[in-house]
Amino acid sequence: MAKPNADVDADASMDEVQKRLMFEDECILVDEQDKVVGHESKYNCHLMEKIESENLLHRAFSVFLFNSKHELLLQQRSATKVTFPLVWTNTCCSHPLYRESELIDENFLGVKNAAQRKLLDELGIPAEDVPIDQFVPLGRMLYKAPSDGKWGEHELDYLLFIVRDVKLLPNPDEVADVKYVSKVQLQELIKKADAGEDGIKLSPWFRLVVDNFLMKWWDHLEKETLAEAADMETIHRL
Ligand code: DMA
Ligand code: MN
Repeated sequence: MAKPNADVDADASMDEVQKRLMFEDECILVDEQDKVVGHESKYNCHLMEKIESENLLHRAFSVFLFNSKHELLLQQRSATKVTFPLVWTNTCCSHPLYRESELIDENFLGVKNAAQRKLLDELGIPAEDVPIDQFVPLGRMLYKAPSDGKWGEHELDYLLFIVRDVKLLPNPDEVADVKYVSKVQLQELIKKADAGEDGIKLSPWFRLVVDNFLMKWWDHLEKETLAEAADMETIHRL
């Protein structure tokens, strides 16, 4: 059967850079225990219809980068992102790819390598500013979130903290805006998003982390007891 016209139109209007990544990036498929079960294009992994009919779940990561004043770097996604355009979210999110360097389980090296790759690609942060051994994995969460009618997320997401003062050169294909926020400033932003003020929207996964983990982990960061907060055994189903 031919694709419905709406789908053809949606693909035709997709930004060229984002379209290329949709077909080039090969995501890692996992089961609900985070065991690798295969691989699939980024395109297929984010089609709600495929997610539902084939129960596709893929591995992802979310980086929370803080400066030495313990302010959190946020990004606003570019208008051309296929999923969740223009929403405010944590520093950087993406997927470890189905390639040797990003499949390494030992010490969570695969997701850390992917995080370093995307911090450069999205925010222009040089690799030497975010050394692999400085990423602190704190937890894993499993969630599903529709973006619009056609697209969405169903991910097993590794949550990584890193504290570094970095050079920034945001890539306009990926990022519309950036800002560092204190805890109080983040709470004000959340209030605005809840009230629908200034058109501010937050990504669903950032909201889940804020509501379940972020403030507690931020306290640990300030007290320099972050190691105590890590739990890489549990997979939180949110
Ligand atoms: C996907 O992020 C990962 C999470 C945790 C939502 P993304 O849509 O920004 O991925 P990419 O940057 O690869 O498009
Ligand atoms: Mn995803």
